[in-house]
Amino acid sequence: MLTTADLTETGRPTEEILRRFQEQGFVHLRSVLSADEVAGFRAAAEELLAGEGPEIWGASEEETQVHYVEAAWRKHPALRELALHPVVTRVAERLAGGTLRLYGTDVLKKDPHIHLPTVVHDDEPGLPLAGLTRTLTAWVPLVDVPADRGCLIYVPGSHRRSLEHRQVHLAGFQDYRPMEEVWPEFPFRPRVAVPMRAGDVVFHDFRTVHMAGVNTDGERRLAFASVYMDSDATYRPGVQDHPVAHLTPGAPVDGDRFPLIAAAP
Ligand SMILES: O=C(O)CCC(=O)C(=O)O
Repeated sequence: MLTTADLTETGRPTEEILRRFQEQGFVHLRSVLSADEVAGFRAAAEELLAGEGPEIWGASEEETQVHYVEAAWRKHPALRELALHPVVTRVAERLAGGTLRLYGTDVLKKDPHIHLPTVVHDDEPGLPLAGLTRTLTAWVPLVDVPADRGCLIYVPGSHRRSLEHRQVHLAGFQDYRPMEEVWPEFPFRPRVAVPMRAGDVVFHDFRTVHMAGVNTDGERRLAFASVYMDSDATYRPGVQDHPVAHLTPGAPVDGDRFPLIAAAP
């Protein structure tokens, strides 16, 4: 078992890590994956990108923030392994404080210079799900992501802002409102950039406000993100709901496509 200062010998987050996640809404764990693991996952992500012709996060190719391949865990066995990695999933469940299912996974690529910053957002309104209280994302860099390579930037404590300062659901993209309109205090809140080494993992709560900068570093930024949702979440029609649109509104989102993540004893 790989151990880091942030995890106990059984691969659980320390009390300090739990406290930090609860207070700040994100936590950066160092050296969770070995160099060999990262090399295998990176090769799989590159293979998928080359084979799939990635989709665009942004209004057009010229306004791309990130190129992504969705449902990556169902398209490559190595990425399935990463999405259900025993250490990552065990930490996710401990941070969440309850059982989780895998909702979705993306390979995320931000090219140097040409791609725009990733828009300021939290994940809640973009999830076509109801009944969420503990959903979180594990963002796993597959290359080093120093500060100038489009690293993630978080607003600590933003997951705790009141309901009136959150956009809880997007029935359609026409309802989208910029963060400073939803939460007028946002521009005055401190932000924390999280540069990371390949092998680290950052976890963020689904309500934590975050963004990513432009990649000015010259090297491609490549990452993998898994969204782990409340195990009893239900379908709520909304944006990007094609993975669940076959369900009746209110139906549980479960089954083989949304597996419970293993909580090893
Ligand atoms: O990779 C990025 O730039 C953004 C990723 C993100 O917002 C997320 O995984 O929630």
